[in-house]
Amino acid sequence: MNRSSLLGIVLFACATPCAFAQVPNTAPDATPRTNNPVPASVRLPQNGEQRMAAMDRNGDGALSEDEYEDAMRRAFRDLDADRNNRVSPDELASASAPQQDGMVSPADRIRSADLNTDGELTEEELVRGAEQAFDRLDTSNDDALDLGELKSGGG
Ligand SMILES: [Ca+2]
Ligand SMILES: [Ca+2]
Ligand SMILES: [Ca+2]
Ligand SMILES: [Ca+2]
Repeated sequence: MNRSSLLGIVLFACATPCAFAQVPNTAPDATPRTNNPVPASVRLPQNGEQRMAAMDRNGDGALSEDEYEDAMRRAFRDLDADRNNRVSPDELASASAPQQDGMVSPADRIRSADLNTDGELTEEELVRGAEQAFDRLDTSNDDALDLGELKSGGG
């Protein structure tokens, strides 16, 4: 499996406006973030700091595997517009930033994590890809991603 493209599929959610910006922070266990607040006007978390703020639910400045996986599950639900529990290339394309030169196409991003090669991603396929990416990014092996480790993944 192409590791760089796998990473792309895992991180695509962070570059899409749908994934985090529209998710109300209403979970009962959510701790109010006191640092790195993301202004509501920011629709496209483009840098590592914004991605961290969007995913770091307890505000400790690092991403636990649970926080990372939870963000991927939320992203999946946002991406799956027709609620058939699969993300198609069209759904991914419509949720992503406009295609630009050098960007991996939505179909290719799905292929990189598409374990059963049906051309679409289930939640399990997305989360499994995310887990692999998490382990790879966590170069300090402390089961948390700090900002530097997150940025090393393309942020
Ligand atoms: Ca955290
Ligand atoms: Ca779908
Ligand atoms: Ca699949
Ligand atoms: Ca780490």
